[in-house]
Amino acid sequence: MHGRRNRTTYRIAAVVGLAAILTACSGGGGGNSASGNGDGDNGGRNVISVPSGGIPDPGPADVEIHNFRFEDETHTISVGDTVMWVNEGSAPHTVNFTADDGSGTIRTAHGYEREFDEAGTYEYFCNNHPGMEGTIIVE
Ligand SMILES: [Cu+2]
Repeated sequence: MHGRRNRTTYRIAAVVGLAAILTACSGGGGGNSASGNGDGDNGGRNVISVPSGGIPDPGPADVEIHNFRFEDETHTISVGDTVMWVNEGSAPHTVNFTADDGSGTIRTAHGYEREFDEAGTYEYFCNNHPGMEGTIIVE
């Protein structure tokens, strides 16, 4: 399962500001947005939509989610960087740093981004699939 998880306080300053930038999902489509589903615990987090049919170019995904894995499992960034996870698999996943601090459901062809402004090692996991784990190293 999750084993013992370092409870180093993840004081990630509000990511909330980014939400404003991300409100517009590329129009058209008519598909349902994922927002508002689930337990409504998602306020202020950044689950965004990318076009169905895939990611237009690999640039935006820092960590790809497919085959029930995070790739790369360990991803190293610099202080102040933003990491973008993109779900390229068929199942819904989450990116959770604690049980109640995470992305909420990330559906297929959706992404989640989070800014890291303190150096440290941040372990995360998928709430839906025990054993799906990853690490962000902020240098
Ligand atoms: Cu998962």
